[in-house]
Amino acid sequence: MPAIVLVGAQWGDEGKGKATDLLGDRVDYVVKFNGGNNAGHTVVIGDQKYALHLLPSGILSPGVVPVIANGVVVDIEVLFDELEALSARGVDVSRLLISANAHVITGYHRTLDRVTERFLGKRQIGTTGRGIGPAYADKINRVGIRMQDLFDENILRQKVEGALDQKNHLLLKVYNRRAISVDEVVDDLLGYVERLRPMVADTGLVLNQALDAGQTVLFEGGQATMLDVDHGTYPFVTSSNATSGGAATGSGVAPNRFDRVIAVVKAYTTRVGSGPFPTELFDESGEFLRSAGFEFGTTTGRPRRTGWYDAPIARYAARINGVTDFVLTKLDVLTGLERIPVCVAYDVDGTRFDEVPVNQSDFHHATPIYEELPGWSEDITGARSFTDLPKAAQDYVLALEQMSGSRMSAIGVGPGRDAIVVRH
Ligand code: 2SA
Ligand code: GDP
Ligand code: MG
Repeated sequence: MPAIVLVGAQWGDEGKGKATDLLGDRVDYVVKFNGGNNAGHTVVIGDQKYALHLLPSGILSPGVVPVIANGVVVDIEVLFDELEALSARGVDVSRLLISANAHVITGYHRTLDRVTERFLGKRQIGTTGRGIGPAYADKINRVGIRMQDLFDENILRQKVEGALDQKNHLLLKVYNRRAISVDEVVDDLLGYVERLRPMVADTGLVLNQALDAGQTVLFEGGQATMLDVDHGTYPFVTSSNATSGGAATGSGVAPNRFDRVIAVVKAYTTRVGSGPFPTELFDESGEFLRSAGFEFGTTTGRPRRTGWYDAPIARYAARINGVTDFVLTKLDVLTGLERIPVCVAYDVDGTRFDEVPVNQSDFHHATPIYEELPGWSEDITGARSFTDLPKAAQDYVLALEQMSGSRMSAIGVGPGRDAIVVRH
């Protein structure tokens, strides 16, 4: 299995960090290909809990080379904070590589993210406020700053001037804020250059050469399918391609080199931020899922919205990503429920939809059509093989597998590294 892509199937926080960490021991490179420090991956190793935002989860596995590829937007201040925090806990961070083509998030992107949200009022996206959208907007607008620009002060100055031209006009005239100084931004970025120099590389070349040599590369998606800028619930999405296609454009490794696409899917559904969510619960069942599953944002601490499993979304994720295997997580959270509703289709103003509707308004109006499955009361956190699970839990997994369009090859039964059932 030399090239594996791992993505989220729902709205994020499915447990991708844990799934990557699990595969991490068997891979040579772990590549982050989209997003930035809006991600939040929690990995629990023994009694140690690590929350990673910008760095790929592979950084925790000794011997793995973590790579921040060209599709990522990098807040350099956050990068060094995270590296220093891990170093202080004894993690070897010296192998990290960053693409020369990765874009930089600066203070003005963070400011614009917050200001834009405020001006959107009740139409706001509920972003993480980390400057992600504005940094990608600059990239697409061709006024972004890339890692490689930092190594030539003249070029850097020209690029920062270009980037600030329009923004200062907007800040001054429209938002009534103070203009941003080119010198301040340039000086700030130059302060990191020497520390960055050994990390910055042609990561596309490195990864292709690694694959040529028979090494194993894992591409770790940030956010998830329904937050993808093209395939998600636009405009309530992040600003990058979080689906498997993004692994190719975001890394410089061609799609025909990918051998497997693994999607991580929770045994129920959560979402942070605004936007449609057909199975969302507003009653005590939603509260139960939030507290039993500890559903609070890893990056911002925001309570996550919670709801039942949505099979049309899983099928959609299987289709868009070309999923070869699902990893089903957090099955243990459902323990104790007598019956578990699962959404099998939607009703949209009297019409049945078996698949996710392409029209935004239809999806906003979609109400779930549920099938109820029997629950179980036994503690399943110690299960390590499929037959260790109570019959009702096995049947729940098999029903989800049948509805979701791909094999469920592994099942998470607790937060710990070893709390997993692998099906052979
Ligand atoms: P942004 O900041 O521009 O990417 O926000 C746009 C939308 O994308 C959502 N988004 C996320 N959803 C789930 N998890 C994310 N990461 C953190 C975590 C979130 C946190 O792992 O817990 O700590 O709050 C993540 N990042 C972005 C976001 O909610 C917007 O809906
Ligand atoms: P990511 O963004 O997809 O990496 O997911 P997060 O780390 O933001 O959120 C997933 C949370 O679920 C983390 O706190 C994990 O430790 C936890 N987790 C992962 N798998 C399981 C599981 O199978 N059971 C339980 N109870 N928790 C899990
Ligand atoms: Mg997360």
